[in-house]
Amino acid sequence: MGGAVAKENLPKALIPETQLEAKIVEAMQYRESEGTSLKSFNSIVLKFPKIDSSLQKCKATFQQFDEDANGVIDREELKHCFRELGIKFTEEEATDLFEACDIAHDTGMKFSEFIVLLCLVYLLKQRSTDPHAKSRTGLPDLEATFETLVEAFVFLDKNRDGHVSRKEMVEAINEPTPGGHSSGCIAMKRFEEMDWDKNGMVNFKEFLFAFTRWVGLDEEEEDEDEDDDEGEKN
Ligand SMILES: [Ca+2]
Ligand SMILES: [Ca+2]
Ligand SMILES: [Ca+2]
Repeated sequence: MGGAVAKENLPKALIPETQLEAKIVEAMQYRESEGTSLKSFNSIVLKFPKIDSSLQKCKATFQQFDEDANGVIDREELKHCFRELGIKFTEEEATDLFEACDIAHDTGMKFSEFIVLLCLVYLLKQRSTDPHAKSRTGLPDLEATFETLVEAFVFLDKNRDGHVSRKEMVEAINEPTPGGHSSGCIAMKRFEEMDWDKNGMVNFKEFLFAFTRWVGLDEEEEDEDEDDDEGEKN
């Protein structure tokens, strides 16, 4: 062997399937070059409840863009949503994003899928050199949460190649914890849950979907009116 083009030497998992995926990996690598302030996996886990409540608040936004109130956002509604939020994507990019996040294919986007999409938009827009693109998604409140999710991924992806490998996952979770018991098994389980297409690597999209499942974003309805008031914001 030898002498092959670099790309052919890459594990299959690392060859992005779509242009969009390539862009996401590129944007993630760019972001990873800036590092993360997270110090341990535990510090990520501790942020889960806060992330969860912030995302739940986004439900109103979702309902606002679900114009026909059928519980999913279709392509046309997404277009309006992007326009409203000032998210500038070409028709093609918007279609790619929609297809990447519409897991059930063509039924439209559920709430969790919508969140994943917005977070991907957030990541992609970070590369924007446009100084006016300050608020990248038009949802400034959510950006801190998206940033935390990006940081969590950066923390896990030790070698900064835009993918979390099994080894990286185990390493991250196995870092010493006060209790001292090995969490290797948990790490493996988590990894299996995240690696949806079972290609041995977790990309940012898979990570986000796993996250929305962990915090139970789609387990809605039931106690909807428990909407505990937090008084005034600010
Ligand atoms: Ca709809
Ligand atoms: Ca990696
Ligand atoms: Ca995978």
